Amino acid sequence: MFPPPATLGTTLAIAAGGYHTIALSTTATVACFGYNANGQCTPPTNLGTCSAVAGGWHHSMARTAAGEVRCWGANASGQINVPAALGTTIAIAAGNWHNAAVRANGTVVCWGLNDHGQSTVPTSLHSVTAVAAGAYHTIALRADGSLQCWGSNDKGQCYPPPDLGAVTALAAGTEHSLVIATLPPCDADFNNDGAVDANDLGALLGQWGSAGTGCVDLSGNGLVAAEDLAILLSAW
Ligand SMILES: [Ca+2]
Ligand SMILES: [Ca+2]
Repeated sequence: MFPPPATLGTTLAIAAGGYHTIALSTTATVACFGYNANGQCTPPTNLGTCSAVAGGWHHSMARTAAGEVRCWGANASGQINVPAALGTTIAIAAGNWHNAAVRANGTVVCWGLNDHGQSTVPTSLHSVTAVAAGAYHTIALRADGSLQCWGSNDKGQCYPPPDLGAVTALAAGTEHSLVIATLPPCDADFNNDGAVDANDLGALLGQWGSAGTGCVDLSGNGLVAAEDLAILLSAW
């Protein structure tokens, strides 16, 4: 066990790598604890104040308050070789053995392992506000809430649910992805066949008196009841 350093204080953000943890304190300094065989917990001494941290498998990443990206730790795949022309960034993500950074102009740069195309950014990608990176895939969130994913999809990690609403946050595990999304608005056509009819009525009545799952609680008051039936019938 590697407990957090007693001097850590209050933290703004944390990130976990393979066997280490990086914390960003409220004083904008970076603390790192855990496995350090690759120097992943030895931040550069001149790091200065930071605004974000990220953890790779055996490497670490920080974005300074000025938007500069710094990396340290294992470098077997070139994952700590920050591209010289990267410039100012607005978001970062550390994959297991690669990294992604969003430039101030909304484009994405990746470096490090590229054995599954995880570091080959689609050329048409723009308007990106956030990124996440797994072992073999990378995901970008655009300003309009849509996603773009590249690299390996062998576990479906690049295949978000087709009915996903606008995404507001994203993260990636080694071979999976997760997002926070706004669900699309509910309507009375529960089975999405283009008609509000007996099929939809049956679905609503089947959950009568319950909290409801899916969209049958059309009024959103936590109970499937007469007001929901009235909404459905008005759309019949
Ligand atoms: Ca229907
Ligand atoms: Ca209701």
